[in-house]
Amino acid sequence: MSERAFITGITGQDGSYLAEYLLSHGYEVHGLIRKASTFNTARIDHLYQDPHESGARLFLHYGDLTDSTSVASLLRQLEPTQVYSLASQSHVRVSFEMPVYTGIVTGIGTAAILEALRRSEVDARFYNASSSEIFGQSKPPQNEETPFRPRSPYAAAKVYSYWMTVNYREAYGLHASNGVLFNHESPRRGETFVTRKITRALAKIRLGTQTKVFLGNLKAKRDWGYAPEYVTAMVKIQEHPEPVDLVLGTGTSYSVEEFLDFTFGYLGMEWREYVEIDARYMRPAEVDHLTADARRAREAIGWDPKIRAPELAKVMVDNDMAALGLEPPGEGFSVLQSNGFDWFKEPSLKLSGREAKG
Ligand code: NAP
Ligand code: F7E
Repeated sequence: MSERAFITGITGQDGSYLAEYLLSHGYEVHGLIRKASTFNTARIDHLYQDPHESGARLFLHYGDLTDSTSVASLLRQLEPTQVYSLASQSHVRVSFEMPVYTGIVTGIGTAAILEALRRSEVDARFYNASSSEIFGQSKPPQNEETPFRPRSPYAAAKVYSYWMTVNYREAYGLHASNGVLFNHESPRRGETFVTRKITRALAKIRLGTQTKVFLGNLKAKRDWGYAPEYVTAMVKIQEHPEPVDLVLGTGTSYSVEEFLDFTFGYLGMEWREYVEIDARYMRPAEVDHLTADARRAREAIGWDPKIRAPELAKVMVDNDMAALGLEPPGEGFSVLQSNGFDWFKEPSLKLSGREAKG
């Protein structure tokens, strides 16, 4: 039987790349989407297939993690072979403003899927989108043995979902795995995460429609990788004969300041002329330094990411400039080409370029 994947969070950054990767590898893909008053499918519109057409392999279903019955009945109806639990309130600072909601979606939402899977007796492998945020202030480099010291409601919810995944594996024998992913970014990254906030602002500054960008803590260090590389690891984890908990990251880390150097420096600009600090972007508790020690993933699933923050910055600047109809330097595009990322497309860019010009 061919693989049938069910993805929660398919409209997000990772879900969209994962769907694209799985479709290009012959999977049938089902995604859970939320009912919103505006379209929320921009990241997957280029993958849309009319379900009435024969041969369609992408299907979208309305649901919400806060409505566990809808998820449970979908699992029973679809009988997937693989479940990817990616949906989440994923913004760390927002989680301080919405701690209970974040716990319900990011923590309990995962438990609801696990329980639905157990009750349905559908024989599917389960992947949980865990996060390096669970390590909090534990010293870098962080690996599978590092203690969890969560520093936000988001991180605490991710600790809960991590242990629920382990618990369902140990208690009920589910093939349930955790991918403990360090930060990964892309042109599809949400606009309020720091990398994309910077690259979008830079493109608008070049266009002349923005003069400043307001940021918070510039000293924090993150291990930033390129999202399409991380979704391939999710699939490898599902294919691993035994369920596993693996740390995934590049093993390099840079400060927000250094990311500003990479992006503004790429265009020959000095970021200090454009950046201002605004306390509203500071967090009640910060995670200072995350760097992955992903040796176990290299051994277990042969995952070895190629793109590091300096190249990632160029990829994102190129894309955000092109989206505004500007001519980018193109070094980022060349990096992608030379690393063979031929299964993904960034089609929405042309449309936003036209909008921006016209
Ligand atoms: P993202 O872009 O924020 O996407 C989140 C997805 O979850 C969206 O599809 C969103 O739907 C959906 N969602 C949110 N609340 C929901 C609800 N109540 N019911 C159903 N769906 C809901 O996140 P991402 O960057 O792709 O990350 C994917 C997963 O990995 C998340 O669990 C995140 O916490 C985790 N993670 C991310 C990183 C990273 O660096 N990107 C690192 C470690 C772990 P809408 O489109 O309708 O909002
Ligand atoms: O912040 C600092 C901020 O919001 C990175 C999520 O995908 O990765 C992500 O969480 C750093 C922090 O990502 C601004 O204080 C400064 O130190 O881009 P971020 P994050 O908090 O690391 C983990 C692995 C996840 O699991 C999460 O889902 O940048 N920073 N100034 C700022 N951050 C933001 N957002 N905005 C600023 O203006």
